[in-house]
Amino acid sequence: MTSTMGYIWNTLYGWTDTGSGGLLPPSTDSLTQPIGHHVAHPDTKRRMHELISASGLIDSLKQIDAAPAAEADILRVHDQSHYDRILAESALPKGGDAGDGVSPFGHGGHRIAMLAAGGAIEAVRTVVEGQVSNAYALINPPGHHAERSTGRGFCTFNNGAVAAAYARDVLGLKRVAIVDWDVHHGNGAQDIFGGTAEVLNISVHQDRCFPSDSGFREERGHGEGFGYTLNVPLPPGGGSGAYEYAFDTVVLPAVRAYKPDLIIVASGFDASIMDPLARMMMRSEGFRSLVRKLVDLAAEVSQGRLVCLQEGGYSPIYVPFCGLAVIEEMAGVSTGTQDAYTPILGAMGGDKLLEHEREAIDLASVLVSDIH
Ligand code: 3YP
Ligand code: ZN
Repeated sequence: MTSTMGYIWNTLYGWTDTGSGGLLPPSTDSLTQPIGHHVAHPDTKRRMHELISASGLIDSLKQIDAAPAAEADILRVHDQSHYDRILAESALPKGGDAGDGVSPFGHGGHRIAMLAAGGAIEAVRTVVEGQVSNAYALINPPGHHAERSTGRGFCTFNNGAVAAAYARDVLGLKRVAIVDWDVHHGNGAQDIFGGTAEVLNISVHQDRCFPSDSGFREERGHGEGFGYTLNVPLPPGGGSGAYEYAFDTVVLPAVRAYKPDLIIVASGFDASIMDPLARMMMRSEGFRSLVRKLVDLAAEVSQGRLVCLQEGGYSPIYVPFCGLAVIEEMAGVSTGTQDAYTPILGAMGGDKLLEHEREAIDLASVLVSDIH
């Protein structure tokens, strides 16, 4: 057992080709003008990696190489037909789409998606084998919207689900908890693991942000999995006040009741106040306090095993500071770097829990009692 934190980035994660549309495909019919940067252009994640580097934090981390996932790793959680379609479209000269028409990938995109899933596996494997104390995998493309039979919402394969199934089937873990703080609903793990109690899937997200027809508290899993899907939809506008209350009264008690062997975080930074794809008000210090809670929780219930996997986050200027705060906290290192945006963003509110937020979160907290 070492106290060094693991960290994964791969140059090819910065080579995803999200196309020349901004969010929707460019078209003269719909008058969606082509644009230089798609909202999910990989520069945002590369800039986070560069702040980890420029701040000096990288010198305190153990860099782990991502190996591509094997086809069999993907097939633990996805249909063969989904895998084959991605492989086939990846071979086309201009690539294809992961499944919903807003998730473009370029020629060879399959290879990057396999490296992202493989990065998730390596992060989990090195933590469980004790080579590192915990890990952050800055992987791309993201995964948490990908369902068993399709990619969706910029996601090709469900990296977190692939890693959780690997932990269960290959590493022999009995229980894995997924805590999804990406601002969007973790519908993929809900689809894949909704019928089993071997994975606890908790998603804290902006109510009806994306997908707009899922993520409701009433979706609780089915059969043996009933109770092990836990959705915490938050009203728009919430910041660290709402998130900390949701963690203290729902997420932490749920994970404590479940006693997992590993905690995987679907770590998106799109709940930030600067994000174009949601309307929440988190800042870097808010994310730092959330991960602090999870580091302490992991020490209590899962032998410290905590793995963060990158999901969304679309502010190229602000995501890097959120990521730096989270990784500093996990590593137990302070680089002394200040969040340069605090003077602008710090006094805009959102740090106080509001009554309507408390009401929504209290309604979710009663669901914890069904977890054993
Ligand atoms: C996918 C299409 C519209 C919203 C977008 C959400 C992607 C994301 O960050 N998911 O976590
Ligand atoms: Zn998201």
